[in-house]
Amino acid sequence: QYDPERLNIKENFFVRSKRPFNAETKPSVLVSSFITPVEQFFVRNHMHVPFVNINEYKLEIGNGKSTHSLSFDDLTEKYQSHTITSTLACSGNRRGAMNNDEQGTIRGAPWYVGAIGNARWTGVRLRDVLQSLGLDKEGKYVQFYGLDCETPKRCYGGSIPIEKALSDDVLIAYEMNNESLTRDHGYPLRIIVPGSIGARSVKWVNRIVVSDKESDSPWQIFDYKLLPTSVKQPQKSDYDAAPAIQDLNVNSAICYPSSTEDGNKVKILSVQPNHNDIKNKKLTIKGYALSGGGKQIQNVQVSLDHGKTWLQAELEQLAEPHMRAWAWTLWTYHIPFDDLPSKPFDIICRATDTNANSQPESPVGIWNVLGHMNNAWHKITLQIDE
Ligand code: MTE
Ligand code: MO
Repeated sequence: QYDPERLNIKENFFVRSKRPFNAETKPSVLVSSFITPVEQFFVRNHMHVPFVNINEYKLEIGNGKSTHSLSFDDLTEKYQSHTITSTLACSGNRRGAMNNDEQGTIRGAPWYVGAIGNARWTGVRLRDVLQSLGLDKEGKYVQFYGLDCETPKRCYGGSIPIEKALSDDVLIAYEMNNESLTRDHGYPLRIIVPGSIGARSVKWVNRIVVSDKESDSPWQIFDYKLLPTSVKQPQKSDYDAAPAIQDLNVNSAICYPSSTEDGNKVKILSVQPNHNDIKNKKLTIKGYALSGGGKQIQNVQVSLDHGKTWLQAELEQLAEPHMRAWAWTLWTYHIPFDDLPSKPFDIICRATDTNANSQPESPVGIWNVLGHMNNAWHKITLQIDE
């Protein structure tokens, strides 16, 4: 098994591990376009990248009793195509900021703010396929399995509730930004579960099972669970008691200005305002915001005084149907030079979604040993270079 060749890695990513390949997009790259180009899109692989011969590839869909087998062409030719713009975010995004000496070391890659991207996904609706095979009237969950396996019986997998599986926008996707999926992003087919954590959007999918049970893959029953703050050494009973994470939570981050160094390690960021900013006598701040389960972002606010007063950022977002806002919001705020202190100062951002969910001030109260779902206010400390 060999991984694909990857170009411009240093330019676009902070690499967290080479094999399996795990790389997050640098913050300034993230906010340079509303749609994240494929070569700049973060990669989260648990194992090697499977090599697929498209002529031999089959997608098996069943319920444990009977199984249908579809070729790539069967799937793409028989069903109507459907495109959505959806953010894909890892539940471990921003995990790095949850690590602290008092509460304990967190397991998993110490992502900064870049285990996230926003793309156009084209595929067929999972609902259409399940309906056409008569599999839409049974089961409580739909399980997905990929071609990346630790042992023949232990392949990457995950499951989602049947209600979500039958909803409008869950895809068996074959294109990302109007091109065939690349090997890193799941060629030839991946699941896209918009509004849910990235872990459920199974890549290289070759088996779909409608069942009364959740997937028994370790990534469903252990890894992607939100354990209580009190749990420091998880036991099986802790995992059994916690539900598998599904929807994303409301979150936001400041991505520009940012360092070319790993953001977790940058204490004070020195910035030189760019030409435009000097001309306008304003410093431009940019970031992203998103929520889960299709909820839209209502506002993003920025504070220069540790949260005493808040300023409204300008939003760039899509006009999406109610509870189907799958794409992120990009935001911009301009700070007049006159308001900028000369010594280092903090900028904080926080987002609110249309259900009035907002972000907690600190990661301390939401600490969990697996480091999932950190959505604390994001802060950077800036020093302006004259
Ligand atoms: N699917 C398979 N088969 N194997 C994986 O390792 N990683 C999951 C998900 N689907 C994974 C997978 C996780 S945790 C995330 S966050 C997303 O894929 C990342 O998708 P990307 O690499 O296309 O950005
Ligand atoms: Mo993830």
